[in-house]
Amino acid sequence: MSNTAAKAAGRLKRRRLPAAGYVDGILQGDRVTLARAITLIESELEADADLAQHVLEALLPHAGKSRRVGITGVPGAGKSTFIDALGMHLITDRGERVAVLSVDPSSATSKGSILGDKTRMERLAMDDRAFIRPSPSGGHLGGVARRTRETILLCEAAGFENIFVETVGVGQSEVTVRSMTDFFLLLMIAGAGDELQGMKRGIIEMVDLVAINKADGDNKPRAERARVEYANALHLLAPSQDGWSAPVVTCSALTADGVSAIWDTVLEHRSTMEASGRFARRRQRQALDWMNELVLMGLEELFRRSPQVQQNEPKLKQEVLAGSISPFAAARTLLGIMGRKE
Ligand SMILES: Nc1nc2c(ncn2[C@@H]2O[C@H](COP(=O)(O)OP(=O)(O)O)[C@@H](O)[C@H]2O)c(=O)[nH]1
Ligand SMILES: [Mg+2]
Repeated sequence: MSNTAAKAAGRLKRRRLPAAGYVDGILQGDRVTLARAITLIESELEADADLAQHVLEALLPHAGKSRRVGITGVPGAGKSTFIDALGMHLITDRGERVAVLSVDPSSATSKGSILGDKTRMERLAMDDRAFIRPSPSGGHLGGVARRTRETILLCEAAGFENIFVETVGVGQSEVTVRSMTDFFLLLMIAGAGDELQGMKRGIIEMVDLVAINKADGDNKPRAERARVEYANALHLLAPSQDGWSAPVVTCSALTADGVSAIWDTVLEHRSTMEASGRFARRRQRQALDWMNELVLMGLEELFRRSPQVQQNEPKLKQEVLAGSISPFAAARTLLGIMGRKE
């Protein structure tokens, strides 16, 4: 392709559809339109914000029906391989569709891990009943989270019954993913350091199931020992909450051993939670979290865009650096002038 042709193709790719184009395409389950709509909501351009909002509002009534499952674990625990195995189980044995999203706030490494994930999810990547979307690289966690919530909404409107959100175990991202999913699964491996894997980092209180992965070949007895150990620890660290005590199981993402049993647990959890009304409450709480996040982000945007702030911030920063004004006073001044007309 000539340079000019390539540029024209690039422009065409970026060109926006009318709102109805996104909405209709997504409701028909068209994955190309879905991908384009996600690009639209990820856009940082102010000009795209209205259109994105319009598309989201139109699709909201069609969302909310999927099973949203968060999957966390240290890099190398086997999350992507596990999602590939579980996804294929859902596609072939249950005739369902699967969307996989990832939350990776560490921008520097995400390019590499996206590539890695695509090859780990070899079968899903080839299957048109699956949709894989890596998180946008860069941006702070708040931004990534907003887009992930909205991406979940779009995938649900496109008819995906199951949505997996893969997150690397870096602390804050787990809290975020937990706050947008119905079921939170921690994948561990035997002998990789409990602390590192989240056993004591407060993660354990958030999980609905712990799976010791790579329980295959020579590793099987070790995985089984780890299971017993973790089950005991979990009993002490995180007694049952919300009417559910997290089971500890072993599995092999490689051989798919134990994978369908884990899915049965996800379904059992869903019906238990639905029966007790906790499921609805969890989703309600998440809607409020979502609203609060949007308000905070909106405020930050107003702040950044305020001409008064832009004008005065550099000088105030200098003064804080020089110690001639306190951080409190500088912040108060900026907040005070932020909404002024001139
Ligand atoms: N033996 C064995 N290897 C596995 C299993 N699951 C994943 N792996 C391997 O572990 C490595 C990391 O897997 P990956 O899915 O990329 O982990 P992630 O970083 O958590 O997404 C890869 O080389 C996988 O082939 C398993 O159940 N058994
Ligand atoms: Mg991965």
